Amino acid sequence: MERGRRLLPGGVDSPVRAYNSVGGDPVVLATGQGALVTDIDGNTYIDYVSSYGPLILGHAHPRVTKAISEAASHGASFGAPTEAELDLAEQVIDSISSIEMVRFVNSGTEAAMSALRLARGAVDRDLILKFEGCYHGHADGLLAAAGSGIATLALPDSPGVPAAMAAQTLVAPYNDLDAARAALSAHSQNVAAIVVEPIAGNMGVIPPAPGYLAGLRALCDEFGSLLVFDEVITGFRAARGGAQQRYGIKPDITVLGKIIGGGLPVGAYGSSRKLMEMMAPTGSIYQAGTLSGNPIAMAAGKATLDELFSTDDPYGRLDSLGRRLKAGLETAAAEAGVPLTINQVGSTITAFFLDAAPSNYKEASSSDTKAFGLFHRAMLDRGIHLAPSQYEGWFLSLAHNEELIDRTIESAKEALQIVARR
Ligand code: KE4
Repeated sequence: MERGRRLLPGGVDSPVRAYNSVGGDPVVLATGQGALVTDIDGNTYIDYVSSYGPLILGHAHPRVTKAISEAASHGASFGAPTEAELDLAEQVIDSISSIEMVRFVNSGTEAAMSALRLARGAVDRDLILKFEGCYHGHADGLLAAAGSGIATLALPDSPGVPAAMAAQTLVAPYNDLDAARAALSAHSQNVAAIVVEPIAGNMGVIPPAPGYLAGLRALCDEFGSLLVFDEVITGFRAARGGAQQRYGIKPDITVLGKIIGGGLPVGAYGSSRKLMEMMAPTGSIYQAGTLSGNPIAMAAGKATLDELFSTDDPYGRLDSLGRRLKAGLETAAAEAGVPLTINQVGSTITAFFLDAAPSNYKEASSSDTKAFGLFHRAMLDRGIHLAPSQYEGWFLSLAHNEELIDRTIESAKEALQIVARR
């Protein structure tokens, strides 16, 4: 890390990895195999970071590694059409019924940014409504913090984001339909889209309240705005057809990433043919990328989805592992007398150091992050690799199993006793 901090800001290529919110030095990883990762000192951990979501099969799945090696032997990149991108496109389109056509890019950020440009171009409006605690990548307009009032245009949430850019974004609390309506009513003919994580994963895991997603769908229809589901985390994780299938709500545009790249850099956005053909070169809305549809990344994504689709009831298995972990953590917290609330949706979990389940960012952000920091380090010392933030999920994979979950729960019992004694 000393070497890293000389070469990269904070020694990392993405801020959360620096452990600032939990303290101490990050572990520097060297290899992953299934549900396990090993650091450069040879310590092995049960992994719940899972690269923040892409590795639904676990690390270095032989089918994915083979596909990557084979693709690489034919060349890394062409800047030309290939069949690899068509194979993955067909899998995405066949799985997500709201998508008739798709465009691949290189990250979730790029996919969300492009999806919102499509929305703005399609309905010729400027404003976007997003929700506090939802994250859609780091494009300028999406790094916007809630303004003073719900209907007030947002403020930059980072230096370097011009106020004019942030002001194109409205921010309302998640799981609050009245607030969403108020924002749309205040700018009724100028909101191009509502963008939402259908299951929030960036303020910790927070499921949509009953009727919430249907309410957003109805608001978009009433005000002529487009509904954009950011399924970068939930795509192929919440269900084969994503959260939109799990909750039965049809967005206008879907943003994807993580799992569809199998660990390699891939993002995508998809919609109806009518909307997608508004993108260059068939339409005039511009978006491009040197490495978009990279054949090695496409091969990794295709192999991941092929394996996922050929697994018997993968989502049932992931949900049962998630429930086992949730129950075990609740027992461990009760034994230690530590207030802990577990939100679990399928294979994603967050243990909030709170005594009631949060339904929005304001509630989630009252978590005891000091307790979380202690817990995180104590789990790391016991061979459990968790994301170094109270506001990230634990990601389960098909490489996790009951034995590893039970070992995690045993470690949590000890870690929570340490938290209780602080
Ligand atoms: P990327 O640009 O990081 O590939 O994707 C951005 C993004 C978009 N939408 C959602 C719902 C996301 O969760 C993300 C990225 N997720 C974070 C962690 N929750 C990535 C981890 C990091 O920033 O290092």
